[in-house]
Amino acid sequence: MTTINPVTDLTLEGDVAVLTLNSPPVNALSAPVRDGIFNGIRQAIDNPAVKAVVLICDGRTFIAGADITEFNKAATGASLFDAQAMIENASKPVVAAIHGTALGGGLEVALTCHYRVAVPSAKCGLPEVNLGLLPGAGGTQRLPRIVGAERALEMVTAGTHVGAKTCKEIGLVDELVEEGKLREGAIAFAKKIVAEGRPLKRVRDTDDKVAPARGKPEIFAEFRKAHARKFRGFLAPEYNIQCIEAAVNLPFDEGIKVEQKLFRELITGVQSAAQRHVFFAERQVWKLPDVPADTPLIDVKKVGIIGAGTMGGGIAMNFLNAGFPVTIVETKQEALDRGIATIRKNYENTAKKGRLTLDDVEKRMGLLKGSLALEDLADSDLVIEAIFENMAVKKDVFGKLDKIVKQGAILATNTSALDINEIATAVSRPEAVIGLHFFSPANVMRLLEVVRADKTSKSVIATSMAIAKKIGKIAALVGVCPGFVGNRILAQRQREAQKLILEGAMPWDVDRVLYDFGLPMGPFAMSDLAGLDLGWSKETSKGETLRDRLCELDRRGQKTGAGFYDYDANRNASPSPVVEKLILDFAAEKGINRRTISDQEILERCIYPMINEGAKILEEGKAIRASDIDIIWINGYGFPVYRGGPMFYGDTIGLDKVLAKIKEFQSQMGDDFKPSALLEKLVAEGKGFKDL
Ligand code: 3H9
Repeated sequence: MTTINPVTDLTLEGDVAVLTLNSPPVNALSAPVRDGIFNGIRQAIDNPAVKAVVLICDGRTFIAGADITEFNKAATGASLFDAQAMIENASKPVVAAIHGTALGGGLEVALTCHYRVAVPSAKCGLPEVNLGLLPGAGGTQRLPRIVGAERALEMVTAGTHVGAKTCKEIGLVDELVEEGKLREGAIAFAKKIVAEGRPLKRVRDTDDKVAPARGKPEIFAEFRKAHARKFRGFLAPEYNIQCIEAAVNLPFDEGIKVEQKLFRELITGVQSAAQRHVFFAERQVWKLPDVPADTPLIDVKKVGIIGAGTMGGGIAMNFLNAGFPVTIVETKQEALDRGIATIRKNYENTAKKGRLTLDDVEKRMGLLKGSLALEDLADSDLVIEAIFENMAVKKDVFGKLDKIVKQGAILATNTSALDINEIATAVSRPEAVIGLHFFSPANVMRLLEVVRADKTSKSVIATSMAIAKKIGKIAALVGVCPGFVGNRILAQRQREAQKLILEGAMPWDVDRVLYDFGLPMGPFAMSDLAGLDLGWSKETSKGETLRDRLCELDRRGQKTGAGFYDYDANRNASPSPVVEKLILDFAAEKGINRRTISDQEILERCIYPMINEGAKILEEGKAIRASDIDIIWINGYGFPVYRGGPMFYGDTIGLDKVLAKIKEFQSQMGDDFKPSALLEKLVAEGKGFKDL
C-alpha cells in the first residue's frame, strides 16, 4: 500500500490499482482529497504493472460533493478540474465504485471516470441547485450526454438523489455489484473490461443523447413554464436550465465555458450564500449546547393525543406515518368519529393521488385507536394535548393526566399561545412537561417548535428532538414567551401590515410586496385563507376593528367568498372596491390622513421589526442561535430560502442599515420600533448575527 497523502491510499490488487479516499464525514472534495485523486491516479497510471484503476471511498459514502466550507476560501492544491482531467485523460480505464451518495462534485468526478459501478443502495445526484448553485465541474455538460436533456433538466433543477437501480437503467451506472461487496465487485468489473478490451469511454466525447433535443427550444420553454411556480424567485434553476441548453446546442468545451460563467455568478451571489447558510443551519438546529448528545432518551413506543380536531388529527398522522401506535381521545363520540373519519379521508386522498397504497392506508388506520377516556392514555410514553387554547381547561387536563399517565412519560402541549410554565404547575412532575408546537396543517408543515419550560428535564428535551426527527420534522428548541419564536415574530409583521392599510396602502399592495419578496402569500391573503372569524363572534363584535367590520358584512374570508379580497367560484382573488371603501371610511373615522406609501416602506415596515424582534428573542435566550430563527421562519412561514431567513437577510442588508431604519420608524411611530439592545451592540461592534 502506498500512502498518497493523509486521506488517500493506493493499493495494488493484481493488475488493478485501488485508490481509496478517506476523508470523514462525507469525503467532500477538500484540497487533500483533490490532491489525493490527482497524485494517486497519476501514480497508478505511471505504474506499468497497473492495467486499470478503481476509485473508491471509505466510510459512509462516496464523495458527497465539493467541500462547502471551502467555498469562501482561497483554493489550494490541485483544482477539481485538474483531478478530473487526470482521470478522464488517463490511458488506462478508471472505474468509480459508488456506495452511499455520489453527489454534486462527487458525481462529477465519477462522470469523468470511464465506467461506474455501484451497490444497489447507492444514490447519485447533482443537488447543487439546493445550495443556490449549479454543478460547476462539468456536471451540466456530462450528465445530459448520458441521460438526455429532459432527464438531466429534472435532475439538476430538482436536485434529487436517484437510486442506483434507476441509475443503471438510465446509463449513469454501468453495473450494479452486490451490496457490501463493492471493492471486490469493482475490481472484478475492472478486470473484466481489461480482459474484454473495452474502450476508454469519455462522456465528453459522446453526442447521441443530446442530439435529439438540438434545435428544439420548445423543450426548454415548456420545462420553464411547467415549473414556473416552483422556481419563482430562485436564480439557480434557471441557470441550470441554461447550462443544459448549452450542453445540447454547443460543443463540449463551449458548454463548459457557459457552465463556468454561470457557476461563478451564482457562487458569488447572495442567493447561494443564503442557501448554503440554510444547509448548515438545518444541521446546527439539532445541536443543543446544554443538552449533551449522550443524554438518556425516553423509549417512546406509544403515543396519546388529546383532541381529535384539525390539529390533533394532523399531529396523529405524523406518528401513524412513522409507525407509532396512537390513541386519540375526545370528549364526545361525535367529535371522535369526525376526527378519525377526517384522518381516514386524508389518507385516502393521498392514496388517490398515488402517493400511498390502500394497504398503507389500512396499516396506518390500524395503528389508530379512538377513546373517550383519558384513562386509556395510562401507558402512553408521550401524550400530546391539542385542545382549544384555554388555560383553565388545559390545566385541568394536565392535572388529570398527572394522575393517570405512567411515570417517566412526556406530557406535551401543542399550545401556540399559553404559558407552558403555568401549565406545568398543574402536575406533580413539571420536568415531564414540554411544548410541542406543530404548525397547521400538522401533517404537512415541516416545522416543530419544541418549547422548553423552566423545569423541563434534559431527557424530555432530547427525546422530543429525537422524536421530531423520527416523524420527519425539523425541530427548533425555543423558550417560553408569548407566541414563542415564530408567532412572536409574526405578530410584528401583522401589526405593521394592519397599520399600513390605514395609513395609505391597500391590502393588495402589502400582499404584492411581500409576495414579490418571496413569501408564499401576503398577510391579508393569509388571513382570508385562515378565516377572519377565528376568535370573532357576532354577539360580541363591536365593529371596532377592520376585521370586525369585515366579519359583520359576512366577509369572513375565502370560505364565504369574500374577505379582504373578493373571490370567484375558483377562489381566485381580486381587489375589492367594498374593502377599499371600508378602509377609507375607517381611516377617516380615526382621523388618519392617508398618504402614498412606497413599496420599499411596506417591505421595511413589515420585515425590519421582525429582525429586531428576532434580536430581542436572542437577547432573552429564547432561541439558541440566529440561524434557528431562520429555520423556524423558512419552514413554518415560507420565508424564501434564497434570502436565508429573516436574520440572515438582516445581515445581508447590513444591520447598521436595519437599525438606522428601526430608529427612524421609532422616532415617527414610537416604541413598536424600540431597537433591541443586541442589535445596537452588534452594530456598534460592526458585527452581524453570523458573528454571534
Ligand atoms: C458542489 O459539489 C459544487 C460542484 O458542483 C462544483 C465545484 C467546483 N461539504 O447531512 P449530514 C457535513 S456543491 C462540507 O448530517 P447525512 C455536514 O455539514 C456540493 N461538509 O449527514 C455535517 O457536518 P456536521 C454538492 C459537508 O448522512 C456532516 O457532513 N453536494 C458536506 O444525513 C454530515 O452531514 C451536496 O449538496 C459538503 N459537501 O447526509 C451534498 N456535506 O456533522 C450535501 C455534508 O458538522 N450533503 N457535510 O454537522 C448532503 O446532502 C448530506 O450531507 C449527505 C449525508 C446526503 C451527503
